[in-house]
Amino acid sequence: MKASFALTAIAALAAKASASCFSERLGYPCCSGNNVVYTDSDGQWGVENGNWCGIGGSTSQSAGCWSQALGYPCCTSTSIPVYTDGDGDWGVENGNWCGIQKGGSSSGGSSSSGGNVTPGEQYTITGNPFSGVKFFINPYYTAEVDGAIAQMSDSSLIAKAKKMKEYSNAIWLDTIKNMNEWLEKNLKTALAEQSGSTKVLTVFVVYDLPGRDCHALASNGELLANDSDAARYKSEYIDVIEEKLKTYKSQPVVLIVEPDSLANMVTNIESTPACAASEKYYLDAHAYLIKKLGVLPHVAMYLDIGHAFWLGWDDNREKAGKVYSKAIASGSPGKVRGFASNVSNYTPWEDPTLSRGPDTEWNSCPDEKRYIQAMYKDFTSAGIKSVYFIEDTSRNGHKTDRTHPGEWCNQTGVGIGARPQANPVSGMDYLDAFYWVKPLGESDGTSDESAKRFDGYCGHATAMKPAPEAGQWFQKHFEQGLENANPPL
Ligand SMILES: *[C@@H]1O[C@H](CO)[C@@H](O)[C@H](O)[C@H]1NC(C)=O
Ligand SMILES: *[C@@H]1O[C@H](CO)[C@@H](O)[C@H](O)[C@H]1NC(C)=O
Ligand SMILES: CC(=O)N[C@H]1CO[C@H](CO)[C@@H](O)[C@@H]1O
Repeated sequence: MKASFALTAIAALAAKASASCFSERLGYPCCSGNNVVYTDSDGQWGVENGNWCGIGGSTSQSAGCWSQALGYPCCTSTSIPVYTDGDGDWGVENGNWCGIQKGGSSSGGSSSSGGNVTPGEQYTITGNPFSGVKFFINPYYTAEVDGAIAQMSDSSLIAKAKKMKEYSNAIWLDTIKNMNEWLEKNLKTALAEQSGSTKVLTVFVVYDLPGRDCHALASNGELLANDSDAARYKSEYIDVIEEKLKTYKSQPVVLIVEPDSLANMVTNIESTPACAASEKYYLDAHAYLIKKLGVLPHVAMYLDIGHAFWLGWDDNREKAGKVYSKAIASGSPGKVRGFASNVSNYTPWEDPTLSRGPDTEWNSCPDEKRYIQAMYKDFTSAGIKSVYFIEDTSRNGHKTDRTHPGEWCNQTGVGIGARPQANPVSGMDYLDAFYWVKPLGESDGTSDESAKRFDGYCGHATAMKPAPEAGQWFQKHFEQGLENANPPL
């Protein structure tokens, strides 16, 4: 029902603030009876005439506060402001945003100051940034999961979905607008949760490169591979990220840099004209961002390296050593911590049933573990100084139905993989973490063949259909990921 709570979509609903029951502002009618089938932080829900409806007033304690009109509950009186915008002061409770009563919240401190959270001393990451910290839970994802739960009736599935709210995943800065909306808000919230010596780690995906993902259509971005868009990437995107990160200097931050870009430079320059045209912009943008962001002591960066069935072949790994070492050197004195593998993909961590041979098209790295082991060797011998990895395990818990490992879109048989954790595999000191980079439930691409961003892969037999546009909520895919979770939720 309330699929996603993007603040932007919400202005239109604000006009309905004086609704006679809480659900009207969420786009659902009031119930005429009072048969409760589901309760969430908004209130009690019933079903009438095949549609959700709201029962009575809000469950929130007060007579209502400004944030309810925006789709967020009211905070309890003890909440502290962690962020302030034109609407008012925001707090976070139970992993979700909430509005703090204007003027009226308990004893003072109400206000426009934006709060009592100010960054402290400069923090410096030494070693593995995932180690010894608390992982930040993204309130936006929590709200998406709440929306998904509201559409479920099976109690065991609901219990699994609820557990998803305990785990962290990355926050995608996939447009200039989303970066402006989400970067500072989440940094500030993480700062507010940081107490004493326990640091709170926030992971962001930097993803707005000019000519992004030159070999696929579903993930094309807003900036084209031309001079003026390349300049916008620097001034309106990277420079702003730099400024905000410099402000929030007392907390650890991990950046996963530009999924699918340098990997395309390794394999698709000759075959795909769009990739050849993008090359100079990709390399220049990497040099720029590594110089600027790679010198911040509290920030650790990982460059995306595609996945096992992309760069895993011997010749591709050798080429990759050259492309990545050149990109890193060009960003000096900035540094990168390492590399991120399998972002948004489905390849299993270990699959002993596969080996180099016709079935794997002679790939000597047919699973992610063997891929990372080989990349560690190759990158080290290519002269790269800091070679550590993180592995996206949000969707690779279960072998999907696909018959070819290059299939990437909405694969059926998806299952959540290992939970986010630091130093997950003993004997692999260079593997910093398993982490959920791609949030389960957000689509890879639409299956609508008439859509502008339709990509043939999303129409393939093992792609789940019908699928919404990339980034939109995909309920069926989410539910299947929960059912197939490995280990189980
Ligand atoms: C680059 O592409 C943008 C569209 O994103 C367009 O508005 C702009 O005019 C182009 N600039 C050049 C120099 O071609
Ligand atoms: C890694 O990510 C890519 C997309 O970037 C995906 O196609 C691939 O299946 C993923 N690999 C694994 C092992 O999940
Ligand atoms: C779960 C699901 O929707 N699976 C579908 C994936 O796509 C194939 C082919 O279109 C369908 O047969 C499945 O039902």
